Amino acid sequence: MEKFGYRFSFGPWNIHEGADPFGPVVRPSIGFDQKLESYKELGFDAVQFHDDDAVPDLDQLSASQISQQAQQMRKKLADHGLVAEFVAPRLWEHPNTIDGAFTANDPAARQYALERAKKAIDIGHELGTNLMVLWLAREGTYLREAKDAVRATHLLLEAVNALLTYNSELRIAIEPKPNEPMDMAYIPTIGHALSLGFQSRDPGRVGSLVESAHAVLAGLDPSDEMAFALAFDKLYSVHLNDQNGLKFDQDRTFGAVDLRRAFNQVRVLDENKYFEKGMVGLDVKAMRTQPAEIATKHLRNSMLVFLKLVQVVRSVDKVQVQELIAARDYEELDWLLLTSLMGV
Ligand code: XLS
Ligand code: MG
Repeated sequence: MEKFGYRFSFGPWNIHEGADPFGPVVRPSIGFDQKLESYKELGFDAVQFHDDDAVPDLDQLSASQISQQAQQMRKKLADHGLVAEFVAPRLWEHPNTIDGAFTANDPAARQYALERAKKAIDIGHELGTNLMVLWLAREGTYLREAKDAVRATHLLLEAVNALLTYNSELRIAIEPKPNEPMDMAYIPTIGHALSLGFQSRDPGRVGSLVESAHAVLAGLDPSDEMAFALAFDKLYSVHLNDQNGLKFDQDRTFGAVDLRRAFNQVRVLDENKYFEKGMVGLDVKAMRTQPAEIATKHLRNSMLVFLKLVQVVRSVDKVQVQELIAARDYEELDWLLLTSLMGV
């Protein structure tokens, strides 16, 4: 399969049992090793990790046990011709993070979050990646007055600085999201994420990950969010998917809801040579209705939509586009793009 220089990744949580807040699992659990077989079968290059995907139950392990298990995981990846894209600390499930992680009101909870994030950095080092994704899932509030938003911002900056100090090779990609699981999150957009990064002790090591659905949930266009990060060379990764309106994070197949929106994400990535900068990461979920034996088609479809849109982006006559822009004939430009997307 021609991949036009792009490398692709997904996290093992993208192959899942189909439970939702209103119904139980519908597919049997699949072990990590079996999921690993799917990566190469589907043509992927890298695995996205939560810290405990790589080292289960890490809170109960010593530093040497963590290191040993991470090294075993790295060998497993190598045996499958795969690499680790990033390691993200899972700061949203432990009881210590019920009321937030880095911005928890309880200093002991904040300390737990910092120590857990440092363990994730150590795991990443053993896996051969210096990229950490910070999805600040519980950094926000259910009740605005329960926290001091100014102080929370300072606490987030302190945490980023502490992690940059802990490992001099570390690169941090902040993954913004405006809500869910929190009612309102503190770092809702790329603008907020990069503002934080530019204030850090080493701005050259703090960038971002744009997730399509998260931008849509913030009422923004994902390609514009990507463009803002690209403008400062701070788009370290993406989570491509789709989202049908302002509701729970659907993690739909890339392009499944709005193909023009997907086209513009591919256009901004390809025109800025993103294939030289980072991985095409997915964060997609199979429909709950999908039978277990065919529950990876959302991954296949997302990658193929991306690659077909690269072909559309590169097939559009650039001279004709510039002529229509110069003539301010945007209706004709719209028609050119629509017919290119419809393949007619
Ligand atoms: C949210 C995040 C999450 C991953 C990375 O969209 O990407 O899915 O767990 O932390
Ligand atoms: Mg994501």
